[in-house]
Amino acid sequence: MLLEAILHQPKSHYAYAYDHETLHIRLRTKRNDLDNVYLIHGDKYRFTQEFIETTKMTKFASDTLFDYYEAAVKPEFRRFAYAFRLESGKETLYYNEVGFQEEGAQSQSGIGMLESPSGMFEFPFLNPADVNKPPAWVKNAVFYQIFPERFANGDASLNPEGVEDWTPDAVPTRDNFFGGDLQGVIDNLDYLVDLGITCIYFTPFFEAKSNHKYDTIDYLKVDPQFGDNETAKRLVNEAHKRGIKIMLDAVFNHSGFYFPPFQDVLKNGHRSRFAKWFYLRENEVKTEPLPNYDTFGFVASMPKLNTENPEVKAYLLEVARYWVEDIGVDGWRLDVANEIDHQFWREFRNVVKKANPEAYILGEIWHNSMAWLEGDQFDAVMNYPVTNSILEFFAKKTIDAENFMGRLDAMQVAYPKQANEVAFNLLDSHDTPRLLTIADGDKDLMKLAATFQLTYTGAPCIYYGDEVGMDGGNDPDCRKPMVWDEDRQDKELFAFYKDLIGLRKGYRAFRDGSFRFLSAEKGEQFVAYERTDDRNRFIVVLNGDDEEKTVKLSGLSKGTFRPVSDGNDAYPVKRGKLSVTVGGKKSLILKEQ
Ligand code: ARE
Repeated sequence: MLLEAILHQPKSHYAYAYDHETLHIRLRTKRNDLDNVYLIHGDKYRFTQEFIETTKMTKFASDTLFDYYEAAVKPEFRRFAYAFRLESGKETLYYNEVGFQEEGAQSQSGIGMLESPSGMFEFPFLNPADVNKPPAWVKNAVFYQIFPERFANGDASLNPEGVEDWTPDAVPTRDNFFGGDLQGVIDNLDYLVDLGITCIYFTPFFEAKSNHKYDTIDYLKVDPQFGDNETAKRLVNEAHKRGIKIMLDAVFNHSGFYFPPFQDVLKNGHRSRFAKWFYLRENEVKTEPLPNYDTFGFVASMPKLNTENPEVKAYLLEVARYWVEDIGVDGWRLDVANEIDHQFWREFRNVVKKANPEAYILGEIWHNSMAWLEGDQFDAVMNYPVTNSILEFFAKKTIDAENFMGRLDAMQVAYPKQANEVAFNLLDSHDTPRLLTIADGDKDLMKLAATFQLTYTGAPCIYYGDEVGMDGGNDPDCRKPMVWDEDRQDKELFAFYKDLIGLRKGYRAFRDGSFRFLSAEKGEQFVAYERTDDRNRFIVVLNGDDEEKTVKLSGLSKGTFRPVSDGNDAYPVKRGKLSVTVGGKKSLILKEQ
């Protein structure tokens, strides 16, 4: 046993409450090192042999270096003292907070390891108030991201000056406008219903100068190019009628240049009554050559807001409340979430969840985000580490199957399970090239990536227009006006997305069933995995190779599978094995009959 590889951390993503009665306990070991791992546990106030229980832990994830074991337990009195029994060949060791001990060994005090709670790991008490409990609807949701200036023009009277023609060949620049608005979204809600969408994520639509609206002027007002607050309310109501929820973008890290308090600071410097709303470094404000106040990046037109200032806090928290409570939106996506103080987010959560306990709070963080996912701040984050793994494996083909599995499994361990179940799984956005472009125009590879996304744990999000074959490079090229001209839409791709979304919505196994890789070999571009719940079992096979491949999957329990697309061929499991043949760059989804 490689003891140096063994890791457990109490009260972390290695030991957390999954719900009001269940604890998840995890342990890391060197990959392929141990035969069995057991959790030894008991109530800390009654830690005697007769009450101590043993639960076998399951290996639930593996990356290139480590295996991860997990057990779910429901302690009767919601308190819990525990240790691990590790078995490898003839070797058996116990591991607790003090370290490792051999079977039967006694501590210096003469007390055997399992005879006293002292030295055990401990989960002191499962207090429901501390449990990270994301809204239940999110794991069933299929999101669609809309960049409001570019989705549809429903009210030409609102067009900004110099608006350009909405054609499939239009070229977006950093500054041009095409006239998209909220009425355009209302007019096309039935299109989204047809696709199967259940929640729209809007990039900002509050009053701002730019076309992307990340430079807010008034957080309580819809941008006049898009409509007014009444239009927003109508949009929310019309969407809700159709079973579609709405999530807005909270740009609270910084305001825009034309935000009235910042204009006052520009004029009056440190004497402004709003001086403390920002982080000024000198008495007078300079925007060039570099701003002498804190900003988003080095962007002078996006001054960082001082979210520790009570007035700023009160203003932004009222904004958070207003759109949820008075307008009825169902969630907030938090822009540049990791640059704002944690204390602000704790208060934000209280306000939002008071307005609507089922509102979804989603942080925009591109890296490991555990510090925000402990139950007091966000429900989930934009899952860019998973995005990147999917893109690198299926679309760019820069990593192999083993590496892909390792990176995804590492993300399953990185967060509590409930946060992964509602993670926001996007493949592209207004900040990245489009999926089809990342796949170098190869529609088959794009489909493999989307098939994975839509059959994996976490809420998938489709960036507007991907479903009809839109392409585009980095910002601003990824922000072309939506292609509505039916002759220019890829109808086959639309049908493909619609079918897959239907499959995901039709079977819980894809949303919160268990996930297990069946094949993810070194050097291969081929993966297979199983998704199971108490009713159904699926096997998904994705072949990123150019050539057809036949692979024998093993470790399967008995059953006969049939393809979901056309159920004629039978795939029986024989002695735990199942042979599958999949064409180059094709997929096969099998369902147990
Ligand atoms: C504009 C131009 C860009 C230009 C930039 C700098 O379009 O081409 O490079 O100016 O002058 C919004 C607009 C952008 C605009 C930007 C600045 O949408 O078009 O860019 O404002 O005016 C990091 C942050 C993350 C942020 C990304 C973009 O952590 O929060 O950078 N994303 C949000 C929104 C953006 C928005 C802003 C923030 C600002 O989603 O749309 O931009 O409100 C790594 C890093 C990440 C980094 C990521 C992407 O992985 O680890 O931290 O994200 O790359 O760069």
